[in-house]
Amino acid sequence: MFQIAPTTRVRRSPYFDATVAAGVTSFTPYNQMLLPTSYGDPEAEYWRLLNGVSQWDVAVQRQVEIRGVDAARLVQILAARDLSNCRCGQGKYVALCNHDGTIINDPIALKLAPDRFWLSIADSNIVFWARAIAAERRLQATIVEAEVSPMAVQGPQAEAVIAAMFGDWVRDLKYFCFRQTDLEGIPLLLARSGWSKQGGFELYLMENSRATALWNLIAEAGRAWDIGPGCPNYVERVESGLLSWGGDTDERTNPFEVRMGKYVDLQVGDEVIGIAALRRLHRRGIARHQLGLLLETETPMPPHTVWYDLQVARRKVGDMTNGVWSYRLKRNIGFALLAREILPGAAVEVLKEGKRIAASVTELPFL
Ligand code: THG
Repeated sequence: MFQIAPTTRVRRSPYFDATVAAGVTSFTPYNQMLLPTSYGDPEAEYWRLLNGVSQWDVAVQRQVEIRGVDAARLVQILAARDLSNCRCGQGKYVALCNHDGTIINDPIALKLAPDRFWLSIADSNIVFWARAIAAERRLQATIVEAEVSPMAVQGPQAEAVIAAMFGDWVRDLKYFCFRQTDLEGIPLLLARSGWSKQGGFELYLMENSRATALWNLIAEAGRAWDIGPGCPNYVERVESGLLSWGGDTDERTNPFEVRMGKYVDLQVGDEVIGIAALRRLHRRGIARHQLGLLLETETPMPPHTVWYDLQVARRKVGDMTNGVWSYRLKRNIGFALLAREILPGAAVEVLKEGKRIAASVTELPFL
């Protein structure tokens, strides 16, 4: 087996030592940083997320901080969603598009103050993009990757753990809303969010030197609920229909294709990047749409490293962009990016490593 060579270009999360101590067994690079992907027992990690509570190092969700007199204007220019009604302490899921309307990232935009925002980004370089746009538009904004490291606490018991540590006020926190607070003097921002549909919180640590201390405090407090280490869970997110930018999107994917149309506001100002293209795409209708696939195979499928062609009557109709064995549905499932005319109920074939696998098209999410 091969390894990822340790270099300064593959950054370690401040929780790295804690995750190693907790028994992490694999990582993937994300935003030039290592993201834990397993602690050795994927199925146990899945059921813990579904039935209990798990603790994730998601420091790879980097915060692109945008501050200054033109910060609000710049964030609105970058995001194809109306942010005029976004309050301080509120987050919103947004599509960042290029001038063609292609999604280049799908962050949560957090409004910390009228002149200070974080874009909690997926896996692409938005610091470069935001700086270039600010310079071209002659906007006054400082753009940096903040020294902030999110940890997620996810699962049906997450609220009990977080309330035990922070108090009952956390129970009233609305989805994607956050508050700046601390835990035994460790400064952090506590948000109700996280990349699962099992409920939970994210703790945005604001002092990286305290990462191990924070990790251990959560692990200790969660012991009564049998907390354990986990990761953004591939199986749960496919079942729940959560989008993975870069995994489920390509060089021409627009928000309407991947169920993000409800987060696009076509009436935002003309200065918003890609909005003219998005209006055109909306008017003319999209070429592809994202749906689910139920495969007619009995044995669990290993994770994809490439997209698989989808065919109907030997003609390509789209791509299968991910696939997993669903522990709840007890079959292989995945996402498809399909030609518009292929609708739920259709039968397609997956071309996988020289084999043809029958599959049926269904709506997302699966569960
Ligand atoms: N949390 C934080 N940062 C992140 C992620 C996160 N950065 C990277 C990545 N995840 C960004 N992408 C997403 C994708 C989906 C969601 C959040 C971030 C998500 N979607 C829900 C859905 O589609 O059903 C809810 C969206 C909504 O209701 O507005 O949660 O997870 N900090």
